[in-house]
Amino acid sequence: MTDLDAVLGNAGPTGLKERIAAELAAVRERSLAYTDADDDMLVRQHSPLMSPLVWDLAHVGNYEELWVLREVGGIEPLRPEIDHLYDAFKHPRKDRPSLPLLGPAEARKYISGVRGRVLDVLDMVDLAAPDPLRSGGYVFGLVLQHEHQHDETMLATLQLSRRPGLVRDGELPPGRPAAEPEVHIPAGVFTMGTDTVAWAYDNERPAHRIYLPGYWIDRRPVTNAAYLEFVEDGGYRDPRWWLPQGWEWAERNGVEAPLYWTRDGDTWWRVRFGREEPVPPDEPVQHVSWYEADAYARWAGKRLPTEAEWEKACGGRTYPWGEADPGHLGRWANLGHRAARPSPAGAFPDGASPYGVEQLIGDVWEWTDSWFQPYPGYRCFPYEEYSKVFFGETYRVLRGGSWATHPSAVRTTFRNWDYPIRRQIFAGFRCARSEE
Ligand code: AVJ
Ligand code: FE
Repeated sequence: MTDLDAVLGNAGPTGLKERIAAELAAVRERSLAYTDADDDMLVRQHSPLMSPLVWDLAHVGNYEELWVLREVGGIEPLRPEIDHLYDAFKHPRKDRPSLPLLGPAEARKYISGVRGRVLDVLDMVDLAAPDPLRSGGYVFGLVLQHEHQHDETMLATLQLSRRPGLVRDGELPPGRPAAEPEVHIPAGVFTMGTDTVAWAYDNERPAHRIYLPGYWIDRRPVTNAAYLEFVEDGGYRDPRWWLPQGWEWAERNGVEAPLYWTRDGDTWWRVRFGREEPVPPDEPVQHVSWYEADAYARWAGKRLPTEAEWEKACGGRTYPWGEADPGHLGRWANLGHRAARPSPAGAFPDGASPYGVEQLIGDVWEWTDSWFQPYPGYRCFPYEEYSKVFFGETYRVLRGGSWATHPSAVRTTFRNWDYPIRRQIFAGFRCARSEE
C-alpha cells in the first residue's frame, strides 16, 4: 500500500477532503469548549509550567496560518506583528502572561478568520500532488494533530487550576479482574516505526528492524492500588529505589505521592478537575513523574520497558487491535475525552494486542525507559522544532496516549516526550522485566 492509499482508504480524494473538513470542525469545537470560560480564567497563568489558555487558543490558529495559509496556500501573513507572540521558542511559558497577547474575543476572531481561509485552501489543493506537505493531506494532519495536542495541554492546565465545573466527565466501561498479570513476548525481530502511516511524524520514521531478547511486560498499566502499596511501604523514603537525581528531586520538592493526592487518615483522596474524591483503586495511576515510575518499578523487582519493548508488545499494527480507526466506536480504547479520567484495569478487552497486552492505547501516557532519540535514518520533516531540537538525553519517551488524547493524534508508533520530573501530564506506566 502506498502512503496515499493508507489514508484514503476506499474514499478517494474527495472523501479525504470531507474527512479533513469534519476533523477540522471537530477539533475546533473541542478547543472552543475548553476555552468556554470567563476572561480571567483564560488570561491567568494557572501554573508556571503552562501558558494561559488564551495563548494556546491563538497559537493553534497561528500554527494553522503558518503551515496551511502561508506555506501551502501562498497567502500573505494576516497579522505578521503577532507571529512572535505565538512562537513557542521566542518566549518561555512563564513569560507568556506578560506579553501583549490577543484577548479571548480577539483570539477567537483571529483563529476563525484563519480557519475560513484554510477551508478555501482545502477546497483547491491537490491532495495527490507529489509535494510531501500536500500529498495525502499531510499538512492538514499536521495542524489537526497539533491542535489536539494543545487541547490535551489545555486539559492539563484546567486540572492545575483546580477550578470545578469546567470539564465534562462521562461514563466508562467497568474493569475486569486480571488474567495473568504479565505477558511474555518471545525473542525475535520486529519492525519499529513506520514508512506507511500517512500522517506519522518525522520522529516515527523510518521503519527499521530491531531484535529484542525475550521479556515480560505488564498486561495492564500499574493501578492506583498497586502504586499505593509502594507508597505505604515507604517507597518514597527509601533511596534504594531511586536514581540519585530522582531522589534529590523528590526530597527538594517534598514529593511523597502522585500529584493531586492527599492523605486523610487511612484514606487517600485526589483532586480531579476541582473536585475531591477517594483515589479509585482500579484505575491506572496518573500524574507520576518518570522518576516515580522508575522507582516503583525497581521496588517491584522490575524495570520500565524500553520504547522498543512497548511498541513490540502492540503486535506490529497501527493500533493494538488492528487497523480499525479508534475514532468511530468506543470499543477499543479510552481516548478522546469520553470521560475525564482513565478507565479501570481491564475495561477494554477488545483493544488488546495479539499478545494479549491491554490498554496500550488510551487511559494514561506510559513512561518508557528510553530517551527521545532519532531512529536510524531519521530525516527531519517539515521543521526542526517539532522533534529534532528535542533529541538527546534530556527527555524520556511516553507512549500510547491518554484518555485526553484524540484518536487522530495517537497510534502504536506515536512518540511523546517530556522531562523526567513532569507530573502535570496524564501519565502513568507499566513495568517490564527481562527473562531470567
Ligand atoms: C509532542 C506534546 C511534546 O506539546 O510540547 C505542540 C507537541 N509541538 N506544539 C508539546 C507540540 C508544538 C509537544 N509534545
Ligand atoms: Fe504548538
